[in-house]
Amino acid sequence: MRTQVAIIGAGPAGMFLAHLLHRDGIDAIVIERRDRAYVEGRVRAGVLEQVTVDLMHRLGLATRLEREGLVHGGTNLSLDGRMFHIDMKTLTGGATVTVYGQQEVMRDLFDAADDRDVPIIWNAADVALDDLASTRPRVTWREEGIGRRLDCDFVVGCDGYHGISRASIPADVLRTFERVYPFGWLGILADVPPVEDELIYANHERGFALASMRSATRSRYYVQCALDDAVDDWPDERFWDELCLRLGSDVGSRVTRGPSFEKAIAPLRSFVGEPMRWGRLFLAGDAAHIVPPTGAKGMNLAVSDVTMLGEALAQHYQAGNDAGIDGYSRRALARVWKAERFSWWFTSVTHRFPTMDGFDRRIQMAELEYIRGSEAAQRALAENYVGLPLGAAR
Ligand code: RFL
Ligand code: PHB
Repeated sequence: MRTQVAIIGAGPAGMFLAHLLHRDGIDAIVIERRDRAYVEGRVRAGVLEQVTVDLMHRLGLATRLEREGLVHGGTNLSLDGRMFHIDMKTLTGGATVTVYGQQEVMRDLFDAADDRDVPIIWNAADVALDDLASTRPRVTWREEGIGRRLDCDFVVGCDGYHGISRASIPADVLRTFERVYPFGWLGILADVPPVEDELIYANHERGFALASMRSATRSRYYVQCALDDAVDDWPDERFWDELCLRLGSDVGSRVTRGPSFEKAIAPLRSFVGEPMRWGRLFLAGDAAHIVPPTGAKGMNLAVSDVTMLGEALAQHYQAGNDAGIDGYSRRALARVWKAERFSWWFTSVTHRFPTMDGFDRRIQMAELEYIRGSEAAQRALAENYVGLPLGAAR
């Protein structure tokens, strides 16, 4: 088989890129290790930046998003139970975010791929990349035990943090930067109305909590937990008690409790691999970088990467101009590092670190009090949270 662009992984990065290339008349095939139900079933991101919402509109993928997405002009912070509001829309001159689950985004991407005949190969085992430094790279895999081969012009690694693409960059070329946080997030979904209209990021003496949602009748809540905690350590009653305590008596007393139907623990990590291009291989999304979920940036960064890469590949095929593909890594990393900084900072000021002493705690409290009282500090938070501009191509 032959195509122009081979895309490894059918997560948000891979599928948005597939639609972008399809729109521009560039041949691409997506090769995914799992099946559709698995990729669509993963409960992950919930907050879309304006850049992501705009792209869904441009690609004709926004019918359900328009109907079901919850547009938020602000967010709430809480310090030891005292909540305050940040009016992001006013502070940024009109920007908003939209609450719409990654599961819904994936469903829209896959349904449209079926309608538009965007090819996806599911259940591809033992995917391997070869000859990436040549002009004729090659992808091989096994399908139901049978060996397959795809020749192409470019390979895009959209295969997440644990994928094989990043590992194809020689060790003396790839530089990695990492922080692993000494805690995790325990997240639940429950069919109960959310406690507030907008999200609450809560810093409490006992640890971080987040009140989020999926709809007017479905809540998504998280509490910071220990890295060695297991889901079984957290029966629903313990979860609700701890959440309400961390949100404070005022908000906590308004939380509607109910049985959870999803409960999982995720570790937190900051990670960047540089460069995001080697030979004919490009990396995009979690394959190149990870952020802790506090800033709600992971999926949005995957989208901004592939927006830049889609432009660059269109320039290559339509105008024979390689400036975009040559500048991709530098342009993408400039935005990635700003999102890394924001996600690291927001995690640092809202979580309880095991090594924290009284001084660290007072500094954290002072920082949140400063944000509460300073329009300038609120604006800095707001412009990062709604998403920074993509940045110039050159
Ligand atoms: P993905 O989603 O991991 O998809 C990669 C795909 O590649 C496949 N794959 C392979 N395919 C072929 N061959 C191989 N060898 C392969 N190895 C892997 C995988 O099966 C998979 O289908 O990466 P992508 O596309 O870069 O997308 C990244 C986002 O999914 C991720 O950043 C977000 O979910 C992060 N995230 C959030 N992002 C936001 O923008 N806003 C949020 O509010 C937000 N909240 C979150 C989050 C992530 C969380 N967890 C569980 C990590 C909340 C949580 C709790
Ligand atoms: C979510 O709703 O899952 C969510 C919201 C905001 C975050 C992270 C996750 O920062």
